[in-house]
Amino acid sequence: MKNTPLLLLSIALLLVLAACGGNSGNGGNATDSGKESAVSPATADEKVVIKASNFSFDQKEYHLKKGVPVQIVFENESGHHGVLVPELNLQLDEKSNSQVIFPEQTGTFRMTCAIFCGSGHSQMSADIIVE
Ligand SMILES: [Cu+2]
Repeated sequence: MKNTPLLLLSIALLLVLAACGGNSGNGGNATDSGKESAVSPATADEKVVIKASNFSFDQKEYHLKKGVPVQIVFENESGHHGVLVPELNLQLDEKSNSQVIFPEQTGTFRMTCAIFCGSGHSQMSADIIVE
């Protein structure tokens, strides 16, 4: 009878482990079916940071890969700017500074500043190149 509490504990532990295993199995199935039906924008394999200052972006070109989900992160280094790329449904600013996009076609897309930031606003542009 000395061993009974230990035995009960073991059984309880097994039940907990079994329950955990079942949950993760279901989760895996859900993820698999999600991948088949549509591209999930929640996860990105790559990350690109775009920095803006008065009055330019930190790069003239930003390179993305077709078919690879990418997280775009926007940072203001000076002034108040944003980015806008209508063809990629990309629009970011200080408040909404991160977005996962899924480039489906190759090409060069013009990125402009999304916020009227002052005298240099119209000069603020760069290219998003999907290849
Ligand atoms: Cu601007």
